[in-house]
Amino acid sequence: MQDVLTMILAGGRGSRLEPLTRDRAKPAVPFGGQYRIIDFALSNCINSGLRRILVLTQYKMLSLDRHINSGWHFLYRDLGEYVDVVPPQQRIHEQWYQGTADAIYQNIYAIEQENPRDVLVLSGDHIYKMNFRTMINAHRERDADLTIACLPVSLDQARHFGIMEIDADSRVTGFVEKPKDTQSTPCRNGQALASMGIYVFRTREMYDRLCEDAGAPGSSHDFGKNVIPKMIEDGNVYAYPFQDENRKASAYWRDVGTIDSYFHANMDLIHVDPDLNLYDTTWPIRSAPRSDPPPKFVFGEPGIGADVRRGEATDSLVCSGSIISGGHVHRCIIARKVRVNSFALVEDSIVFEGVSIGRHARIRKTIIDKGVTIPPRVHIGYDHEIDRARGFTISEEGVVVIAKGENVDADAPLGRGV
Ligand code: ADQ
Ligand code: ADP
Repeated sequence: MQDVLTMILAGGRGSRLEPLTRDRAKPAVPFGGQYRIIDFALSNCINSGLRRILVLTQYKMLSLDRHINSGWHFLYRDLGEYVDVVPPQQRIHEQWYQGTADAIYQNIYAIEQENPRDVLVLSGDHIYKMNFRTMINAHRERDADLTIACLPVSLDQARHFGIMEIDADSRVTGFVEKPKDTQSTPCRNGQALASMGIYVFRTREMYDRLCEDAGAPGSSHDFGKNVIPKMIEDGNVYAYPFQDENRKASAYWRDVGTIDSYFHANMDLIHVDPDLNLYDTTWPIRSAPRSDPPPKFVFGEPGIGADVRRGEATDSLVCSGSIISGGHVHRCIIARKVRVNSFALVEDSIVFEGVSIGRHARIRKTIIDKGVTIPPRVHIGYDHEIDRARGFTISEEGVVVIAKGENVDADAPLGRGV
């Protein structure tokens, strides 16, 4: 894998994840308590033996830059290993990146400098475990110009993806980016073959195609819309079926593009037998190393509220530095340095770093972003009218989101249904 350069596209706005992406790029959004979304793509690279990685950023890159600088600098640059965050270059023309192909094209000097045999292009937005080595080997065995990782999706999901048609040898014979109507969507037995946005290019071919696309009038300079459909005409593009390193019956790959899909993917982690297993040491997911003290559980004060068990967390992930002091946490993801105080009850929620939850507070189905303080006795997630009036975001499925640094009013009236 020495002669492969990996380029991770990390520049999408992630607007459907607002307010979690208000101050940070989508790949920098915390996930599973101690990770950021991009840690999955980066861990897959390291576990696959890929150690030359450029992360292409665009919007709100500070948080992502800090995370990568604090967590991913264990490689040896003198051996040609690195994870570098690349801001928009504006080297080729005076604009920020346009489509995904343009993001790569603007860094074409970096590719020339490295002169790799193949370029692996990934998205920094997805939660999955995948061995890219087997995909790159398949690409080389076929002597392909481009290999695209794919997985089957139901027809009603097809409009969110690039959809491929393949022949018996897995050669891609058709590609439609996000087809508008299901009738014209290529499918087999009610399932369409979706591109995962993971591409292995033969470098020379990619170079020529990007140069051609850069000069093409009317192009939106996007892989899915422009470059891939053109390459398919020449007939040397192959599909590679996704193989999940979880080795479970059903493959796990999620684009956590909305608050609801983000919420569910986090909650998937706390299942007794999760589809995405973070405890499987054969395919570790790495993140920034921390020197926090261990999580601490304090039984709490005796007395009041027999229904509220104290000082414990059940069916939950609790990260380092957190103190569950006399409060009860159930089906939650609790990040670093969180404090849950006596008689508080937190259920079905995702609590980010540094949040403090006051005594007797009750929280359910809520995502609380970094550094928020929940005052004592406040109820959140019980009455959406009140939550909305407080300025919180509420998703389609009723997940409440409290944005980073938001002030939560201690005097708000108690919710109904408590
Ligand atoms: P989308 O994910 O919808 O579809 P896009 O919005 O272009 O496509 O994003 C692809 C990746 O590139 C994301 O990680 C995004 O953050 C990043 N990105 C977007 N514009 C960028 C830019 N200008 N600079 C840097 N990074 C940028 C794509 C494919 C589909 C495929 C799905 C799978 O186009 O064919 O099915 O991915 O999720
Ligand atoms: P976010 O809200 O996404 O956590 P931050 O920029 O506050 O955004 O933090 C991003 C990452 O950088 C985190 O891993 C955090 O611990 C770390 N970090 C925060 N502040 C600093 C700092 N001043 N210097 C270095 N790293 C920092």
